[in-house]
Amino acid sequence: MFITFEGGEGAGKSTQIARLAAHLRARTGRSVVTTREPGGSAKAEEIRAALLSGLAKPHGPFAEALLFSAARIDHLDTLIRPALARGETVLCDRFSDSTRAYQGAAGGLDPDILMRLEHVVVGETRPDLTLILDLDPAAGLARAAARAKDAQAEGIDRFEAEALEFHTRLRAAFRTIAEAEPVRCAVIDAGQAPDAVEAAIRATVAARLPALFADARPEASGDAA
Ligand code: Z5A
Repeated sequence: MFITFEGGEGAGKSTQIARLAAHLRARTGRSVVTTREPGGSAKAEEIRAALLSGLAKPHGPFAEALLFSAARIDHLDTLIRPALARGETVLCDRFSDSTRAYQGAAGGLDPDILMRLEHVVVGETRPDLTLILDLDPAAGLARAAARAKDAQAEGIDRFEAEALEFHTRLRAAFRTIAEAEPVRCAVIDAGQAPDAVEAAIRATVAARLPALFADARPEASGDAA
């Protein structure tokens, strides 16, 4: 199974991927791989560094979409497809919906070009489930800023630096994707406390992907949602 997490900055994707991975490892007995985009493979991580530094920004959203796609091709070929072929569950922090939202809806790239690019890059390797963590963009940016301050990080990246209006367009874009593809996508209220978000995600995964739990182990005490 291939599960992707999407949403704006600071929505809690990394936090919730780690929690769901631990839950699935305990309950399904299957191998679970966690990964991210851009990145997830050596070559894709190199492209990530260039993209988040803002190197490609002056070349416009089409050039950025091509670079995200180049990273995705390597990630798919070297990590995602081999893991799925081995029967492992892959949890990915962002995937092609982020290109649709960031370079498309918020960046202004023609949706027709984007869909053709996605068709070539992703092919049949579409997510079985996409969890869209929906959060007020101001709250997400505040969380990301607080985290950066705590970690004494170097600063904000190329996309965090965009205006609030850009992030508001992103939120709308992710909601539109969910409305257009309700079988693949589920919107999760990411404004709740982490435990409540985790419980909503567990319930959604159990309802949407029952096959994952076909050989489920009994839930240990303390592992309840
Ligand atoms: N991008 C693109 O433009 N096109 C593409 O095709 C792709 C990506 C694939 C990657 O950045 C950037 O690339 C991204 C889109 C663009 N834009 N930016 N920036 P990234 O990987 O560095 O960052 P991110 O994907 O946006 O994730 P993030 O900012 O790291 O946030 P997150 O993973 O969603 O959240 P988190 O790290 O789990 O939580 C953030 C903080 O909030 C942290 O301190 C948590 O402890 C806290 N937190 C988490 N959950 C909660 C709740 N429920 N309540 C309160 N506090 C919480």
